[in-house]
Amino acid sequence: ASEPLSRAASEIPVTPKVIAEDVLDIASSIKYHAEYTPMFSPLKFELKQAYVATAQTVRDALIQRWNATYEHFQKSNPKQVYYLSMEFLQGRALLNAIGNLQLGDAYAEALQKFGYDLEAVAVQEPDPALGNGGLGRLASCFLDSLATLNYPAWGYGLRYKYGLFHQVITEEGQQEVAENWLELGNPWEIPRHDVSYPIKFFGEVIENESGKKKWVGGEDVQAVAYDVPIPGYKTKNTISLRLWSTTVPAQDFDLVSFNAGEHYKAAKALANAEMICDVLYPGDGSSEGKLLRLKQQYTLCSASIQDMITHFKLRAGNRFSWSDFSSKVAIQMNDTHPTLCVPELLRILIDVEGLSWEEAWRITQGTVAYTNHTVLPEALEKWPLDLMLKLLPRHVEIIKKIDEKFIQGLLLVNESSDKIELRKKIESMRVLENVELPDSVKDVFTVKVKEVKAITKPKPASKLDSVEGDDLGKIEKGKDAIKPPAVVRMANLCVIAGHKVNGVAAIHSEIVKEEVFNDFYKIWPEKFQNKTNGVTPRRWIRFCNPQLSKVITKWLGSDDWVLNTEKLAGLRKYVDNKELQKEWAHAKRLNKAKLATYIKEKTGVVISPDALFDTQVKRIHEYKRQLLNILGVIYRYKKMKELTAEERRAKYVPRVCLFGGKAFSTYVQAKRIVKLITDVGATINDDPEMRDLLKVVFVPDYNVSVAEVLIPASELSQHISTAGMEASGTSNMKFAMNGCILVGTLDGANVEIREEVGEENFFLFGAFAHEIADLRKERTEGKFKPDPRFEEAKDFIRSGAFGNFDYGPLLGSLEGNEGFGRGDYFLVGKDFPSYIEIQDKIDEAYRNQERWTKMSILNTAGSPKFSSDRTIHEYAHDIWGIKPLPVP
Ligand code: T68
Repeated sequence: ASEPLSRAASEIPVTPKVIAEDVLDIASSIKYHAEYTPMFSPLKFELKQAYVATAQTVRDALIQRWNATYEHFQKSNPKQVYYLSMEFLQGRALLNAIGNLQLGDAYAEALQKFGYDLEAVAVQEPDPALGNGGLGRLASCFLDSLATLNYPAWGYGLRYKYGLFHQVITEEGQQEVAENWLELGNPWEIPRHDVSYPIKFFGEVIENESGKKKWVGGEDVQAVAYDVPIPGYKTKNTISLRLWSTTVPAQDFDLVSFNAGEHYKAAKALANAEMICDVLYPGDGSSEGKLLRLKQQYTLCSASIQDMITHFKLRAGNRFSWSDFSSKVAIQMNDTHPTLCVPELLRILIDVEGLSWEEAWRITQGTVAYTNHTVLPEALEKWPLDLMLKLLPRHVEIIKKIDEKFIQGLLLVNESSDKIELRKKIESMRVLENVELPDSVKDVFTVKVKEVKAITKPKPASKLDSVEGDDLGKIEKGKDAIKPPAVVRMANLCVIAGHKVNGVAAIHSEIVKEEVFNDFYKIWPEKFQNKTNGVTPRRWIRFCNPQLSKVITKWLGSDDWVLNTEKLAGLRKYVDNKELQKEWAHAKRLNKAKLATYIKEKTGVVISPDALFDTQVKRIHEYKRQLLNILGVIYRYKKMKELTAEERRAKYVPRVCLFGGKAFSTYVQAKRIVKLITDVGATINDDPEMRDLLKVVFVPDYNVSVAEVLIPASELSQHISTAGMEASGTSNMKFAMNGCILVGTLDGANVEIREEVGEENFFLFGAFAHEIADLRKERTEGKFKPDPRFEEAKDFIRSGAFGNFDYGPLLGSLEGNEGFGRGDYFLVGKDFPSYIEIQDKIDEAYRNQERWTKMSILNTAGSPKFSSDRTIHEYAHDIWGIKPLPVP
């Protein structure tokens, strides 16, 4: 197959057919693209060339559908949803597209004609990682469901040149390497040079005689659209993911400087503009490059809003009325990252279109809704007001007005309240923090200046809870304390401006209502909703697990479960059938063998497919508690070492403990956790006494494609966050769908998964969310007595059993408040005993393979609720008000 294309499969004609649906047409189309859309030397036709040519043929099919969909939406002019997200974790496109088009077998056969295997061709595609983790992957699952369910919808994001880094594991731990997903070009996008908008930064606000504001000066860049067609499954509907890239208008190129030999000066404007979309900003806690990140957020919001307004006007023709806007447009903000679309929409409506504040506010509120994905206080976005003022002066004016109007509203409904209490409430709810009250409301407060200052003081977290009205004077003491920075609280802005606010799992939405945004919930209970996350059953069962899919389809009598996941419940009635159990176990076994080959190839570690495959894959974070998992492994290892070979065999079920996940590059503690896992693996995998009884593997560079291999092969998966901290989790859903049993805390979507699959099919352990606050208190007050087994595991690390890396700071985080101690904030010590006890129950269950297989079947049968199709129907109905519109 690596000979020149002209000789390969010479019987295949080069007569391209745009709609290639049978084997020969597909083969001929591949041949055509290999010759006429070349990206490589024509002397070879190797796997890479085969991938590019194959992708081009699929692109043809997608573009045809994408055009038809656009045209149909344009003519019908329905209400549409615009899903705004700074992240989309699309994963590879080829097999997904072919699968959605129902052409998998035809493509496999066509490629055979050139001597190639479809899967081998598909893995040539780089995995575009334009996101960090769950939040970005959720956005991509939503697009798949939106297209599949024929909803009129768009995704909007940024086209980062470099996505999330590649993770390389060395002796030192994790290293980050830039990933260049565009290196080979990208057949999955359509550059839309006809769709571009100006984006302004800096500058100033001027006001004319009639009081009309205008934002002028500053620097302008151009946002250009790149459309990625998103095909639905078994439907013609193919929607757009519109990704913005930034450049400068051609006329802005400084030719004068260039001709004068000042090449760098001439290139600066372009470099400045392009830099905006150079790299995906990592989430979860980075503080670097704030200005650039704010520019990214604004670029996404401004370009998208301008685009929506263009569509709106175009579709309505000349006789449009702004009052119709929110019955044509729904905007969903995926977390607070796209919050700036609120002031941007207001700015355009007021300054450009000439609407009144009241009208513009009504339209904006009727249009935007907000999804919250975290309750960790440090992850709730706040932007320094001075930075925002410099970059977006007009938006800051608008945000101040929103803040003022909100405070006025609060005063109206709380007229008779105690002034100090009311003032406290205002300060905690308003959009701006550490900013003086607007003049219009100052008078209301008769509170003395000293007290006013006290209330606005920054929060010394630990004291916060105990502050009572008459304690106010006490916190005021540190007069010389540095002035706390004025910031914009993006989440508060979203809650105030949005017509709906939703959490992503039942327990999380309760915490949103009862804790994080409780004051808002009390005034606007009708705004708050739950929308439990979901994942697409196409990518996450049908395509990544063909083995299991075949078994499911056979037993259910058809493959319509791929669209109607409720049908999966039908497996329950066969759970005792020996034949099904056999086929089920066999499918798992094949997936395990495939994973074993993959791991051998990537890490050199040999694992036995007879062992229990136990997996924890997700971003490395202290709250997700990979540390609890590895401490459990360490304890198990130590206990195994204390036995004779015979005793060991009798007592322990062979296990392969698989870990995967990236640590944010400056999150030092997370990187230490990666290092510990790899050190433990090095020792255990090398210990001749362990052999197949225990293996620990860190699978490098976890991403969507790696997940597609790991999840189908896993038998046990760990979702063990400190209760109340994981908003939902979505991999838990993928594992359950693939017949993997979960061990977990009562947190996020675990709660609902356990309800659906049955508590006897879920390994539950750990403290409950409502106990956490008291447990932390007990811990910090030194009243907690750690279990000796927990001490034993830590001491084993200290003994040097896993090398001499300095694990002091990591172990210290699990101690009280001394030394490195952070009071074991994530309560690893507290949950450790119940965690290792549940491991024994897991071993016991696994020993009975029939019981385990039944549990596995019941997990798949209990997973229908976790299809993103269900989630999207709920959003469409309860928040967006959109209806399916299939292309005829
Ligand atoms: C995740 N959040 C939640 N954030 O942690 C997870 N953050 O429980 C939930 O299932 C998932 O969202 C979907 O709802 C994230 O993934 C980020 O990646 C992130 C990115 C930028 C800034 C902050």
